[in-house]
Amino acid sequence: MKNALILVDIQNDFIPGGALAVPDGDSIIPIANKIMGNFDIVIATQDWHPSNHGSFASQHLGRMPGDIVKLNGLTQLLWPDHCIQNTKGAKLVPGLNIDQITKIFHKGMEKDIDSYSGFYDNAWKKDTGLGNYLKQQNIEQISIMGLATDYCVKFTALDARKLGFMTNLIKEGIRGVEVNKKDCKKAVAEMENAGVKVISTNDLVKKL
Ligand code: VGL
Ligand code: ZN
Repeated sequence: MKNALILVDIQNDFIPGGALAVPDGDSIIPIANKIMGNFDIVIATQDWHPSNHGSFASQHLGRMPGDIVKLNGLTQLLWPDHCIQNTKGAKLVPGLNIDQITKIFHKGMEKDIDSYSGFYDNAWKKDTGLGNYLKQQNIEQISIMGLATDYCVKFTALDARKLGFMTNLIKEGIRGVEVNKKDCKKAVAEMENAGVKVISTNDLVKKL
């Protein structure tokens, strides 16, 4: 069975020192490097916003990160400016073995809608091409790790299930933002309820 690893948003802005730092986010880098060789293909996603993206608090007068607004009819949690196209913050982290990455998919380029999932925007209106690419490559099973558990990892995994892929979540390879306590725990439960299998890197090396 052909399998793919999806590395979600392992970018400078999501690790300590970055604009939207995920606590301990950098600790997953060696894990990604260690397991890449176990997969037929390795995909990376990149959050890739224009500097005036509507998910940035800076674009809404009097608003702060953590506030909630309506963006084009959808509820939007506001963030600090992050992952602006072609900036250092948007780059994949140094130390990640990028030569082993088969293909990169960008998301969040349209200013009026956010895109947590690597497959679709938050309204499921436009896709990034990732789903078709995986199907063209005859990928049946995907394993997901990256940042952040409670946002982009979660929505990528849920969309993978919607598209019919056998989907694994690599438990040591994820870290979350935890805007609210227990968000990561809840996110993992939601993924499991949708048929995502939580696995460990040990299972992976044995099974694939
Ligand atoms: C993400 C918040 C805003 C993520 C992206 O990669 O999880 N979170 N943009
Ligand atoms: Zn973003």
